[in-house]
Amino acid sequence: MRITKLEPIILHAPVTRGGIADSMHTLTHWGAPGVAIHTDAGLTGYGFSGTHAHLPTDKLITDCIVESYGPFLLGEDPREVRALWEKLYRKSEIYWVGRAGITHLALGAIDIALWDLKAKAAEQPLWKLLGGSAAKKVEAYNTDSGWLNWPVETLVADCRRLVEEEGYRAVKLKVGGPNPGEDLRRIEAVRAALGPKVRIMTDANGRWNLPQAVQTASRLADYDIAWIEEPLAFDDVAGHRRLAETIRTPIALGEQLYMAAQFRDFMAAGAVHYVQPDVVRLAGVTEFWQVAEMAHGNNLPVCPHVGDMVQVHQHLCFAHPACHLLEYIPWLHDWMLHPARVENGVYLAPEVPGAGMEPNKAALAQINRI
Ligand code: 0YR
Ligand code: MG
Repeated sequence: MRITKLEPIILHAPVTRGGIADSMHTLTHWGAPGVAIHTDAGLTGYGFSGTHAHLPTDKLITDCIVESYGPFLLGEDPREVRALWEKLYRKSEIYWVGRAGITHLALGAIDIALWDLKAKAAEQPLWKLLGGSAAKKVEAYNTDSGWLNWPVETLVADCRRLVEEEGYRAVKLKVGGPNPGEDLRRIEAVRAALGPKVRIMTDANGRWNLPQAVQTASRLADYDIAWIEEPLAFDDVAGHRRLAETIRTPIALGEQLYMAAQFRDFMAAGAVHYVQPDVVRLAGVTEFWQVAEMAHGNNLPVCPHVGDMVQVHQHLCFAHPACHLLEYIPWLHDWMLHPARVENGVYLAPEVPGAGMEPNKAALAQINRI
């Protein structure tokens, strides 16, 4: 099987209720710039990055995929994905202009499409190709009920619905709003509504400085909060270590880290408890696996951040022994040929061959195809 053509695709999918906010970002659409990799075997692999749907920047990613990396892929066998990753990263020397950022996001989307082809050629879902089992329990926690721009009544009603009607046992709330007292009141209201058995995670998206984080995060244990996510600036290893030594609530982070080496540094410093790699910010399945192995070796749980809207991560969680809990955000649900399925707060193992990011007809027909 040989690669014959790379075709850029950009999807922009509306988010829930027309707009969401966390402490740092406000968005109306989720962006999925990526690629269809065609082969002479009649198989096509799909891989996407995850963005805030800024079209000119999404085009930089797809240009990088097709113009910069594309020539290194034509004529190659996509099943040799690890060797191709090395070729694209090292031999191309594209890392010279970006070991992180757009070039890395582009490499991630390509890597996902190559794993998709490898799994399709093997006629297996990716989790099976990677040695996983459908019998494994992969629990879902829902992030889509906890946005900072929703009034507390909406927050409480949504969390209640997810738990009482949909069967979730874990939800995540955004914190880091302008008033720390208000953050705590929202948490208190949700805890009171859900009772003691449901797990509640919190996520500050990198908003606080160290004293703010010490002050607010120290209070989270009063509400039995499962973790505080990205309390400080994304890359601050020393700050997260100091916070970890100060508060009782565990620290989760990783969604903004581009490189396996950054995860190594956070783990070595004792600055992270729940490790949250994202297959679309790291360079794909290949680099994700490296991070998951490191975490496993350090006895740390891996709870991926879902910039792919769970489509690839569900496979990785059924396959990797450090993964038992996976975020759920449904923004690509209506645009995927085989959207992820959650029942009673638990993921169902995908049955179709591939890595899970194949767009459906509606997506291909409607959305910004270039
Ligand atoms: C905005 N999950 C997150 C939104 C969410 C972000 O990028 O998607 O809050 O992905 O932090 O943990
Ligand atoms: Mg987060």
